[in-house]
Amino acid sequence: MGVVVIDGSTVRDFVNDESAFTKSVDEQFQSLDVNNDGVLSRAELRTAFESMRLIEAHFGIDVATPPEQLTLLYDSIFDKFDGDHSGAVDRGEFLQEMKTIMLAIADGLGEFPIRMVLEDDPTSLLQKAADREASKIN
Ligand SMILES: [Ca+2]
Repeated sequence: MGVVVIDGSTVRDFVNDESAFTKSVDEQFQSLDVNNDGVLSRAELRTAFESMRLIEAHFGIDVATPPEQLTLLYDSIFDKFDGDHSGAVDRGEFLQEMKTIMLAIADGLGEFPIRMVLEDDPTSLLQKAADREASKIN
C-alpha cells in the first residue's frame, strides 16, 4: 500500500502527456493480458478492476456489494471497453477507455489535492500520475 496525494490537474496532465500515458497504459495492458494473446478477455479485465479497487471506491459502491451485482457491473464495464463488441478488448480500445476513465477521475477529484491509498501495483496509472508530478517538483 502506498499513499499518494493527487488532484485533478495531476491526473489530467498525465493523460495529456500522450507518450508517457500511452506507455503506461501499454505496460498495464501487457500485465493484464495474462495469456499473451494481445487482447483482454472478460476475465482478464475483471481481474484488473478487482485489483484496482477503483470502481468500488470511485463509483461509491460498497466493497460488500453482492457478487451477482458486481458481475453485472463488471459486464457493463467490459461492454464499455469493448467498443466494437468483438468479445475482447484490444490495445486501442483499452487506451481509449482508460483515457476516458482517467479524465473522469480527474473531473471527480477537482482541484483540491486528496490523499489516496493505492494498493502496491507498479502499473497503477494513478500512482504513475503522482510519481510524474513528484518528479516535476523535485
Ligand atoms: Ca488475453
